[in-house]
Parts: sequence; structure tokens; C-alpha cells
Amino acid sequence: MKKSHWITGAVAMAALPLAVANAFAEEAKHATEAEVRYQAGSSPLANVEMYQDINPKAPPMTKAEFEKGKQIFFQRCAGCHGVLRKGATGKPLTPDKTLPNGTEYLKVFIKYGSPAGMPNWGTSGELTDDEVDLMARYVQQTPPQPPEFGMKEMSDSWKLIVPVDQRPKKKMNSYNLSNLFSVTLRDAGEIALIDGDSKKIINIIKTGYAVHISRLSASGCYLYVIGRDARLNLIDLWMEKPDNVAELKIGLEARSVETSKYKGYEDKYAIAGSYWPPQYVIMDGDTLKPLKIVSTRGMTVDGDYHPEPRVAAIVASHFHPEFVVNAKETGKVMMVDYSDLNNLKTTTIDAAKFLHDGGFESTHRYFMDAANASNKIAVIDTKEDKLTKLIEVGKTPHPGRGANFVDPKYGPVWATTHLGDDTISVIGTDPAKHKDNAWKVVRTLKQQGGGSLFIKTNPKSRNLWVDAPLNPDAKISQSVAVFDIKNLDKGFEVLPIAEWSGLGEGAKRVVEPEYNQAGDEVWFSVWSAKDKQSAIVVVDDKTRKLKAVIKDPKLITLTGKFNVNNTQHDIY
Ligand code: DHE
Repeated sequence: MKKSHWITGAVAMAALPLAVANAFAEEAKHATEAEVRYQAGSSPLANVEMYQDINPKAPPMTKAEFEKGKQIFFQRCAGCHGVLRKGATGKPLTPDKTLPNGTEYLKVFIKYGSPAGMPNWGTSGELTDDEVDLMARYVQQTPPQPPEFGMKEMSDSWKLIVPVDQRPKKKMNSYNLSNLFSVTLRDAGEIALIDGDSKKIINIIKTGYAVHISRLSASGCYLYVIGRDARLNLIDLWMEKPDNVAELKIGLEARSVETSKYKGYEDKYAIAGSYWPPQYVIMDGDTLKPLKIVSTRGMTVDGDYHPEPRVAAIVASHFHPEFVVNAKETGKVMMVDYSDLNNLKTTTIDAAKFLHDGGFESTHRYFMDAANASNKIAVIDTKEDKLTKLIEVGKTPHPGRGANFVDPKYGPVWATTHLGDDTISVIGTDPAKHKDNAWKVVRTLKQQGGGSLFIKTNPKSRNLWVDAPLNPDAKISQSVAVFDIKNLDKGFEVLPIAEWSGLGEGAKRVVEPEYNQAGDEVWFSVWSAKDKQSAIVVVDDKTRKLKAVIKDPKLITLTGKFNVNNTQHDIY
């Protein structure tokens, strides 16, 4: 009998009363291996190392299963549930939540998914029944420290699907690319390319899970799409049918991507920032080959060390060859000079903690940077690489890229809406000709309610549109408010966008106004659950009347929309 069986046998016997154990020991001396196996009923796992969680209630797993579960979780699940399983767009999966549910309950969720956006990992064939069972037990274990994701892991993930020399040298399709929209199909892990002129779907392209945002290269030829799972896709819009030409995983969880826009560097570099690991990576703009990874770990503006400053918004300076990289938890804005990657120069600006999203004011010199949990807008001067001002605004500002317009009384302004209250803060942005109004809230407007995410206008419009998709009142979350910029004191009009979509029953939210290239149409997403239909409602900006509804079963959980022209040229 193999030594190991003895050990196992001995361990099993040690638990028995002594007399019985002696009898077993006597008998075991003469039994053959087959008999011991048969009698001892040795477990098939007898030789396998078990994973021991610090929580004794966690269901048993072998070490190999735990390692496999870790791989699957970080590849497939971290993008939505967070690398530490604290939750993000997906629910928290910490043991205090998962243990009470138990394995059988979790298996059903993992296998069949949910209308709230959880993919059906089992029935879609992505995971076998054994893997579903393994993951149901894995998420009841204490979350392990997530792995780092350095140059080796990144390079191993890099796919150059169509080499640069095999791509078109000029536009090979007849689309009006400037009026193309990249549309996030969040829970499908895809984007839809929709022709703004014909409102027809040109292509549905596989991207990262819980795809988040799209950005354009300076030339408008390349579209970059980042998924929460930190998968970055590069799409060539000049191809006969625009499609993926390169792909890179930049970490385990991410939200932002941008490309170099300074003259002489157009399309040269791309940059993407991750929530985990807390870092950003600069890549070749036309292949996504990773070139330089920089960690954001460090001290907060208050002087405390932070191990996980997640990279939030990234914009590209129009005044220097620099990326403006926001670290959420430290409140630091890094002006990263990409002119010499081997001797990387970075100016670090102290702003305010919990930097999130933001956009340029109308001259593209100042970046209006929402420090959302600090209820502040940080004005970052991208010409002088300095903080110009920290401005107190409403509760939890969430501008998206914000809205630029000329206020009849205060001149050029930039506006943000808020998640935490029903106000819109309007900030003066012209220190040259409207000095008294610059860098302060000159007007506070009341909109329908809190829970707002995006505000938008266009240089050719007199409308200011604002959503409230997270408002608990369906009447508010399923409509939008619109102000007349020429007469802001008149208050807002409410348009029943969800009703106009004709989608019928089911929870839905109206999110993110986005203009077309001409600035005479506003596109709204009507965001339904994964098993319901979503739609895009197109409103005529002049008449504020319904112009078109774009519906297709393939348009699943439709959220962000990025017009090529407006995104390429920072027009909002
Ligand atoms: Fe976003 C922008 C982070 C949830 C749709 N979102 C951003 C940016 C960040 C961010 C850091 C700025 C990127 C940039 O400019 O480089 N978003 C997060 C989150 O951490 C958060 C709150 C929760 C999460 O787990 O992801 C979150 N975001 C959402 C959504 O639920 C939204 C509404 C729907 C969806 O598709 O996921 C959503 N976020 C968007 C959109 C933008 C965005 C449409 C781009 C706005 C723009 O105009 O550029």
C-alpha cells in the first residue's frame, strides 16, 4: 500500500477511539491496497491538497479549484463585481453576502444570469456545469489579494488581429464617419456602430465585458473601446466594414481610455487606466502594443498612503504632448508628458479626492474635473499644468464631459449636473473677458430631481439637456428635462422619452443625451434590462419633437453613445 494511503488511513484512524483504531491498525497490516481502498472508501480527494479558507464556513475547494476560480473570476467577473468583490455594476460578492445564499442558490444565478445584467454563464456555454459549481463555491471564500498585471501579463494578452500594413490606407466605405455613433451595449459586451445619417446599424462588435466608454483617435480613423474587464479593443473605421484590428487586456478592471491629440503625435499613442491594478499603460496608438506601465499608488492630497488609487477620467491635452490622468482616491492629477517615454516626465497636481469624470471648457485649455465625493470641481489649467481653482458645487457632481454654452448674462460657462441633488451648477469659464464670473458658480438651476448622470448641449444649439436615470421616481428617470439657454430663468420642459420609445412594460431608464455631428439631433438611450428591449430615441433639437426611434433586438442594455465628430474634437 502506498505510503500516502497509510498517512491518510492513519489520519482517519486517529479520529477513532483507541481500541477500534488498534483493531484497524492490525487488520490494515495485512490488507492489500485494493482492500484498503475499498474498505477505507478513500476519498478521490485523499491525495489532493485542499484549499483552506480563513472562514471555516466556506465550502470545501481544492487548491487547484481555488486557483482556477481565481483565474475565471479575474478574467470574467472582476470587471463588474470589482477585484475585491466589493461590487461595482455587479452586486457585492463578499462572503457576508454569498455564504448566507449558499452554493445551490449561487449556481442558479451563475448558470442562468439575471435581467439586471448578470450574464448567463452556464446556459451560454461560457462555463461548464462543473465550472459553475466551482465558481459558486469560489465566491463564498474570502477574496484573495488580486494579482498584479504587469508587462508580461499584458503582452501575453496582446492580439494584433490585423497588422497595420494590411489595413486600408484610406477610407474604404461610404459612411459619413463623422456622424457615426459608437453605442455601448453594456451587458452584451459589445458596441453597435450606428450610422447617424441613416440610423442603420453598421456592425455589432464584440468588446470587453460590461463595456464602458469609447474614444476616438485624433484622425478619427481609430475607435478605442474599453470594457470594465479592462479589455481594450481597437476598431479601424476605414475598413469596408469597420471591425476589431487589435486587442489588449490592460489589467483586471478599468474604465477609461484616451489617445494622443497634440500636433505631431496624432494617433501615435493610446493610454488606458485601470481600477485594478491601480495603474495606467501607454501603448502604440495603432497596434495597442504596451510600451510603458506606471503605477498610481502613493500619497493622497491629505498626505496618507493609498494602495489602490483607481484611474478615473483621462483626457488628452491640446496644449502639450500630455495626458491628463486622474487618480480617484488620492485626488492627484498627473500631467503625463508622452514626448519621451523612456524618460517620462510627469507633473503631479494636487486637486481633491475622488476624482471621477469631467470635460474641457469651450477653449479646451481648462479641464473641469469632478471630484464627486468631495462635491467639488477642480479646474486644471492644461497650458500651465496647474490647479486654477477648486469650486464647491452641489452634491456628487457627475458631468460626464459636462456642457459648454454662452450664458446670456455671465458669458462662457460650463455646467455639471449632480447625482446627489436636483441642481445644475453653472461655472464661469472666461477669465479674460468675464473675469468677475470666472471659476465660480454663477448660476444654480433646479432640474427635475437628483440621480442625474449626464448634461449636454452643442455649440449650434440653444438647448441644455439633462437626464436623471438614477432617480427613484420612474416619471423622472424615464424622461429628460430641457432648458432654453437664452432664457434659463424660465425653467425646464420635460420630454417623455421612454414613452416615445414605445417599448412598453418593464423598468427602463433614459440616459445620456448625445448630439449628432450637425448639432440638430439629440440621441437618448432608453436602457432596459438585459432580457427586455432597449432603444435610442432621436429628438429634433430645434422643435424638441420626436424624430426617430432606433430599435433592434441586438441593441441590448444600451447606455453610452459616442458621436465620432463630437468625441474626436471634444465638442460638448
Ligand atoms: Fe461610467 C464615464 C466610472 C457607472 C456610463 N465612468 C466614466 C468615467 C469614469 C467612469 C471614471 C470617465 C472616463 C473618461 O472620461 O475617461 N462609471 C464609472 C464607475 O466607477 C461607475 C460609477 C460604476 C461602475 O462600476 O462602473 C460607472 N457609467 C456607469 C454606468 O452605470 C453607466 C451609466 C452605464 C454603463 O454603460 O455602464 C456609465 N460612464 C458612462 C458613460 C461615460 C462614463 C456614458 C462617458 C461619458 C462621456 O460623455 O464621455
